Amino acid sequence: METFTNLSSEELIALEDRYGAHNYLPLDVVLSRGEGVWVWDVEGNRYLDCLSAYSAVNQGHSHPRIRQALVEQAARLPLTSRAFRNDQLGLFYQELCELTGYEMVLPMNTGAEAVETALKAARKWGYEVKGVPDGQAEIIACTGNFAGRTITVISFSSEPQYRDGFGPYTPGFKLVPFGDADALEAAITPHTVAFIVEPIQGEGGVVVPPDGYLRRARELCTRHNVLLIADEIQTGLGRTGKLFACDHEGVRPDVVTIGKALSGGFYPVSAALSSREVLGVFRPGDHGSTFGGNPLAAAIGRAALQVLVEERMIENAVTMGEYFQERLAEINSPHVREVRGRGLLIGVELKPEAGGARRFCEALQERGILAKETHRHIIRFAPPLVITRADIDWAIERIAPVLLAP
Ligand code: IF1
Repeated sequence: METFTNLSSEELIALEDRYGAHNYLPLDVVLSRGEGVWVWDVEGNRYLDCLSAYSAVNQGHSHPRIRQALVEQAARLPLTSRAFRNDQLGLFYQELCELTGYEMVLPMNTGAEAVETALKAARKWGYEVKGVPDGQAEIIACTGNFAGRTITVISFSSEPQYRDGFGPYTPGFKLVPFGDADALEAAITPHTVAFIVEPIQGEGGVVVPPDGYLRRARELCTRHNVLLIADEIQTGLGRTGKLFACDHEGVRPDVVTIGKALSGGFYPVSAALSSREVLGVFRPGDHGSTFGGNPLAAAIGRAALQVLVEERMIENAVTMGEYFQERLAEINSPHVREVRGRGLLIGVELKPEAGGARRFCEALQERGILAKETHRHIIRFAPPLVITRADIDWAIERIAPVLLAP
């Protein structure tokens, strides 16, 4: 079946608006092709992608080696269910554990499912290993978090829009301010089984915690026998210039959730990584998913990790992240309050009087840059980790006039 259409952007937008639920307000750009850091709309206009599908496309659009793995595996065996075994999953597990240093993996599909897996593991570990009375497990999270859209995950969201209208909520969660280790310490009780935290809050506005915060959280969790769960679904796999953002502080969480770039953007692939002590609480039939750990996901995941390491994308995120942040700061825009971030997870926070980031994203789109606003005043720049100095220079030439316009 030829998927290419000759409908115009306008016609395709009309179809989306007519038949699709309006749960997003996307920029009116209709993309039809992607390669590396570049995407093209149906009229053939080229854009530099500064969102990377929320960091799912760290390896660049349609990376040939990952695509090759997808095509080969799809032609051989896409899905078996976990009722049977397949020839990709064990290799995916081994390569993922050797790369990350964790003992065990539980494979899922979306980030939210990996987070739910981590929460279920923590609760069951709490009852069976820590000895918390059944049904009394408490999990601490941070205000400003984003970990997905399921009812349990939004039950610990502090964002009214993510919660409103979806109650009643899952009990057993407490919120503390992000970056405040004293508040975390005060919130821990003998029933606390886990603390879940993003090392950098992506949706929260690219919020980097104070130096030493993650180390303090690690110490507190160790001292109180609380599992430290790091949600690295957006910050992980090279985005911040390290394999995991926790590596910036030398912190090793008990559980890590990963997703997005685990497939290079080709397919929903996610996982919870941990020790035998924690993931060993799951017995056959406790937990699972139709597509979790399927051979196509595993083959794609293996290729996505290989290219990330072999093509030195993590190192590139360090050097290009520094360069991009430096060039953005040099613009010296009167609208900008702060340029911040780590590696290629960059947030440009605008002053409130700038009138919100959306209009800047629309102006950037006009000039061939695709970026996304977050929390009204912040423009997030998170291009694929394969970006070059020349690409950044090309981008800055177009970002500067937008940020310097009134
Ligand atoms: C949307 C945000 C980003 C995530 C972290 C888990 C998940 C995400 C740290 C869940 C997903 C996506 C979801 C997407 C937009 C995007 C997003 F704006 F919503 F918050 F990236 F910042 N942990 N983030 O960032 O993974 O289930 O989506 O695979 O829902 O609008 P998922």
